[in-house]
Amino acid sequence: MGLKIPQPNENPNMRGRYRPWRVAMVIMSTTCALLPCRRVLTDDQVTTSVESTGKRPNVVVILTDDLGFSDLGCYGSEIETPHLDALASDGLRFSQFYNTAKCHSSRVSLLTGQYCIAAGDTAMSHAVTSAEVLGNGGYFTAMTGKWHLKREPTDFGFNRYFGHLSGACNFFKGDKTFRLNGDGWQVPDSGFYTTVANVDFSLKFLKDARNSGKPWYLYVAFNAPHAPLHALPADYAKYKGKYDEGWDVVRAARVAKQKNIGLLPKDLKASPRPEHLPAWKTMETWRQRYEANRMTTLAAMIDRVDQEVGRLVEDLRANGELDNTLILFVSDNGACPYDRRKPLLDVEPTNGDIALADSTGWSWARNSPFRYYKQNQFEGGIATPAIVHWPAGLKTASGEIVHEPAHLIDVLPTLADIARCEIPQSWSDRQLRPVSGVSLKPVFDGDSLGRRTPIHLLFSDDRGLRDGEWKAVSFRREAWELYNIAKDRTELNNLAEAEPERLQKMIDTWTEMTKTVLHASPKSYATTIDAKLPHRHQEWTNFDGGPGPASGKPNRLKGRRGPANRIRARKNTKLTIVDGELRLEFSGDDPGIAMDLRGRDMPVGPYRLTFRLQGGTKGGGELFYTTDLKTILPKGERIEFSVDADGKWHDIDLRLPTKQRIYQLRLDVGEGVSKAIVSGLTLLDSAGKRVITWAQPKNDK
Ligand SMILES: [Ca+2]
Repeated sequence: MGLKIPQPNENPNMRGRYRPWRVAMVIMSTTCALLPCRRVLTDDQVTTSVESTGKRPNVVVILTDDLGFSDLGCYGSEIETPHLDALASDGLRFSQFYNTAKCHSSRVSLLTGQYCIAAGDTAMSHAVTSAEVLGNGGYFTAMTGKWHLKREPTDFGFNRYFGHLSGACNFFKGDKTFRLNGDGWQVPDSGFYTTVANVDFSLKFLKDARNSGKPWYLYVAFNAPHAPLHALPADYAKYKGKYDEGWDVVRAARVAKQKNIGLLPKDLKASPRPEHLPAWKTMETWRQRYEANRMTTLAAMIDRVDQEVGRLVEDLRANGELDNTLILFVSDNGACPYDRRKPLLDVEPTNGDIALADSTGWSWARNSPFRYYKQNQFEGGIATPAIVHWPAGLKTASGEIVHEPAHLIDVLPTLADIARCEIPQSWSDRQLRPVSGVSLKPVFDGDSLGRRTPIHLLFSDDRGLRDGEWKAVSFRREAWELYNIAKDRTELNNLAEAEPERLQKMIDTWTEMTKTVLHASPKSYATTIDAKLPHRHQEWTNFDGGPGPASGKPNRLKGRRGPANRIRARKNTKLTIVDGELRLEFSGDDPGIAMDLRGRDMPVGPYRLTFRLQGGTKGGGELFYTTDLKTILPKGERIEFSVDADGKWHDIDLRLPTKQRIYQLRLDVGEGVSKAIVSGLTLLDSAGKRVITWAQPKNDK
């Protein structure tokens, strides 16, 4: 079969000074010696090499993290996002804008105009970034937020950077990867929240940019609403109680709104609730409360992103820059279904000590009306809201919705085009590859993009190819499926068997692009395996479980692993659990049980530990606990209590006066050879709410 991959030069609508085919040919044949090669561009080094006939626009690219397709008001949400909605109603938005379905690969593609593997993955060793391209062309460049790639933004052309190099961190406490312009930066002990800090520093950097007298490019990479789910108290309060109706109701409302606002065809069939999710009404009360709390927190985090975008936009308006600033807003992947923490009941995750995990069920609602999630190349994984605002540059009608496919690889060519910057032909210590994206300027001008090159989709074992109105897609290397996206955007009618030749041709194109455009290793295009329908993933919420472990993956905290509800029998102790009771047999000195809380999120103290006790040995019972990760039991705090050992049941109620969170507990109720039964062993928080019950019967709510 003769295989032909259309090249960008076949795009009849390409215009402007930036011509990717020419850049591509030169890049492939040049050496670094031809140009002065700069990696870090300081203000002084930047030279204005571009003659311009009009004033070049400023640029703001805003990237959110794990935001679902329907999470903004202007994409169907009930979450209040008035500032982003206003940008969309003044500007334009895309209904088929794609990311790569995962964090780091989307960042690489957004910055380089290339598919992630082609660009050299997180090292970006075969690419230049938009900061380098625009910086080289006379722009002041700055970034705030999540980097998640190798080295630092200041190594890739950003004149200013504030944020965290890590993929995720505590929203209130940050982590040790924070940097300010290349130096380590200590997160304050209080008054900090990353979403706000990103815009605080953005506004500072814009002052520097204005002082430089240059046009400027700002890249704001919010970590929200990525897990850990943490919300500011006022934002959380706004959404408390708003999600008690559950995901079936919210999703239906979002789909209806998407149709009403013209984002989706009126006759579109939304994907049904998948088999791995229960109907909301059928869930136990504790699960409903827990799930509603997760969505409350997510909504609050998204609302906060909108408020901070509003603060940024207001700053542009106040400085007379809003008219000629191109603002692009996108998300790096669909909502995340990975449920990686234990259910934490009746808490408010409004401080750095308590966090909730992502919810598979709410991710389904947040990716309305599509199937699947972050990492999958189905539309639920790769479809992002995409808003463009640029009053001086857009020739489209206000609020226009563009239905042509676009991709994050198009961002760099677009920015180079509108900023009238050449993409460098070579770069020191990097062997550049051609960009795969195309400029979106024709769309801004009200024309058709007319993309002829298929959009290649790949993350790990998840694959896809979007070619015109057709899409081939494989879930985790399982058998390819084929969908007509023009008629079936929600990928419900698999035409693989009906159109085997078309599918095979698309698989061949995908494979050829994987080899020749991405330069991927053979593992990336290994043969597919049989489908194990229905598609499942081990980290999706396990709804069969009680409030104990939620998924097969252990929780993690600072590198320590272990089941969160684990009870360990100490030496000379035999522990059996019968009907939720802890049956203890002591055979020697110093027996007891220990509970490990290191792997779960905990409220801070004080706490109470309550249980019923029968047996033990008369005298001093002991409770030990630690309030940091370094201390090993029995070091730490110690509380004594009396044990009657008279064969009767006794209620024990112990106060743990610490104001810190606790990490480990040890309970001793006997000495020497004896027996004891502990029932209803429960830790309560300062408000008297249950934090954890050990050995809880499965049906106990
Ligand atoms: Ca992400």
